[in-house]
Amino acid sequence: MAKVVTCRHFVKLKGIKISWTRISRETHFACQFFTSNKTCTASQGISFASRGIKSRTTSACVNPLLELQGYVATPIVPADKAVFTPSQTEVTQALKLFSLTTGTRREAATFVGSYADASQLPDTSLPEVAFLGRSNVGKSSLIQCLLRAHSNVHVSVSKTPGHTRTLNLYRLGQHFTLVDMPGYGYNMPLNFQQSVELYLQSSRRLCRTFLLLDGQVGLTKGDHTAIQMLREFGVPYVVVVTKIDKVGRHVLLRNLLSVMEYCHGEAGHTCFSQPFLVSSRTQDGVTLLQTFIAYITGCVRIQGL
Ligand SMILES: Nc1nc2c(ncn2[C@@H]2O[C@H](COP(=O)(O)OP(=O)(O)O)[C@@H](O)[C@H]2O)c(=O)[nH]1
Ligand SMILES: [Mg+2]
Repeated sequence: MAKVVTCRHFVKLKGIKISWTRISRETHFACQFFTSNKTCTASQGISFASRGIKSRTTSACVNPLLELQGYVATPIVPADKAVFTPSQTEVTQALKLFSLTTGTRREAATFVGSYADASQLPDTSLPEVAFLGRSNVGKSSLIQCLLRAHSNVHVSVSKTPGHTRTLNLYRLGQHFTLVDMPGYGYNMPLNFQQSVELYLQSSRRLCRTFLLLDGQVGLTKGDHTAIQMLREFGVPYVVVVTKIDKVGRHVLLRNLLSVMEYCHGEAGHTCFSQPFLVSSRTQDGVTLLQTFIAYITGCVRIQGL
């Protein structure tokens, strides 16, 4: 298990509304802490923290993961893997896809439909990105946040777990489709196998599955089963940690490290090396995720990847 470094000042960061200037200051502070901390390997601490600074100052959008990296000696993303760091031009290009409200009809976001059975899905050639996770983890809220510029599209969000009982498809222009799925765990729908499992196993257009995990709750039994299922099906997935506005940095870090350890623990896993941290409420991390979606669906090219 990775060693989590905590300090008095660490708690002060909790709940701070992030802005560019403040982030630089926080990162700088984290570096100073690292270099003076005798319990972690100094060279490791310095290199991770300085890598965080470099990525953040050259990147066009904030990555909450890099803020957390400043507090732990073990790399959250494996040391030999590059962190997804798009340039300003690449982010702008990606955001154009998501922000077109008055664009042509071709570019508008539309609700395609709800399907209780994956075999009933319409046949299209667009790439699909699926959102998987336990009930109430924030799947629908995240899709709503990603498509927030398209006020014509309404994504149903609820406080009651098990609200989404069908595969709900949202298409963004002629670019890609986002697939909101029923959740597992409490109030799991009876058609879970016929909807979610069948979809994950059979969709030829599915280019990536986002596995949403609650930043405050951490891994649940249901998440373990879902990860085993993704491994078994050979489905490539990306961890997305949700509700980061609700949780203290130390709890978030602890949960994130155990998630990464579990997901990357076995040989032959299908988990992407980098987790994404988001809040649908404050929109932290959402721009980076939008750029990543544009990248994996082939809408934007990212240099060096
Ligand atoms: N504080 C906070 N609450 C969230 C966030 N995302 C979702 N929620 C709340 O969590 C509850 C469940 O969200 P929902 O999107 O319906 O979850 P789903 O069942 O996974 O689709 C709702 O009450 C949301 O308002 C977030 O980023 N921050
Ligand atoms: Mg939902």
